Amino acid sequence: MKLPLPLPLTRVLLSGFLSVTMAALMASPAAGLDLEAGQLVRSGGAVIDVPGYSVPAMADMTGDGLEDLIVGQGDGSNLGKVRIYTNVGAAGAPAFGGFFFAQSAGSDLALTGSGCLGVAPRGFDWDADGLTDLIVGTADGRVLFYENTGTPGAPAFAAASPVRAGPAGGQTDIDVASRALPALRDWDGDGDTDLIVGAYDAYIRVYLNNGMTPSGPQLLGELRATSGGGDLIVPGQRAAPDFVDLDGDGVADLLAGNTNGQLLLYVNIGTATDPAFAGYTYVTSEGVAIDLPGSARSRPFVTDWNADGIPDLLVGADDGQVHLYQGVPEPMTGMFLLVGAALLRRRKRNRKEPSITPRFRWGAIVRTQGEILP
Ligand SMILES: [Ca+2]
Ligand SMILES: [Ca+2]
Ligand SMILES: [Ca+2]
Ligand SMILES: [Ca+2]
Repeated sequence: MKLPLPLPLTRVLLSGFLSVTMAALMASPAAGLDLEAGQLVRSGGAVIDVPGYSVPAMADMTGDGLEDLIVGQGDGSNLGKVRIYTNVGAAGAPAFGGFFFAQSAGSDLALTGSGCLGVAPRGFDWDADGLTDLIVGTADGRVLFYENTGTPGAPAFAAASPVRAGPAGGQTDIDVASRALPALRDWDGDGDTDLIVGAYDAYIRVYLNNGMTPSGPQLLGELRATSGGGDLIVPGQRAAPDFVDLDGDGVADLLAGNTNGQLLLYVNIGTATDPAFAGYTYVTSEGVAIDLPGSARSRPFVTDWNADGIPDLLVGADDGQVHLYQGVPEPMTGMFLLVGAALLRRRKRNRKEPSITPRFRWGAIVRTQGEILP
């Protein structure tokens, strides 16, 4: 049977196939996350190397539109302090020429660390006044808000106030007992930022944002990330979460560091408003699972370092350094070209010999497009 398929229609079908195939590929939970070779972030030509455990993050702390590097430092013998490395580079090409310690109430923000954590700082405008504040996880399991009371170009922070959560009238200070690792992301896809907190006990707690108050979001009581119907438990403990779309399907995925120095990717198999997870794959670098040496306590933060639209990872660890693993755009492009080439070959063959192969189901697709064919 011959079906005289006009060329423009073939083109429409081809592009349809490509979009459908690409969507399927990008949504595939088995894809995993493979990153470029690890690099060490430098400042002023020297590798950044803080006393104790490093906990990196990015946020614009100086109001110039460029995200700066924030690094928590400290442990049981070094005070927990927050370094701010001002970004003196350009968009997509961060560069640092030194750091200053975040100031709280007139002196260095300093907390007593314990064991494997000094402080876990994140930059976020908690009270929505236009100045980036610090939200800091502590070794003893609390989450603290340091309000930025400085100026856009010169951040300075008030004394700490504990972040609270729970029903109206029944709020208590957040306390996850040990090694609070916060992430500020939109967990339930409603457009506001929620607080996600990892802890020594391997659970990932979520405090949903129930609306703003003058001093910051009002957080609801604790939920836990779940997997397969039970609480999600990060293997190795010391869960260090982030929550960003890592497989390009438009739905945020859960990433977790752990005691061992590994990075676990829990692809979101739920929806943007109701995340669900089934299991994890280890994040790899050049095909090899990332496993920082020793009991590294991997603390990841997702950012787009080089502004190419592909997520990159900063990871802190017990070596005090800031490890950068950039995302690789090539595999998806390569896959796109492969699929495209295969379809073009098929199209050429069909033009010479227009018998329709059942594999491509031209007829079925043409019918869904509303075209009339025998
Ligand atoms: Ca603020
Ligand atoms: Ca939210
Ligand atoms: Ca995703
Ligand atoms: Ca990138």
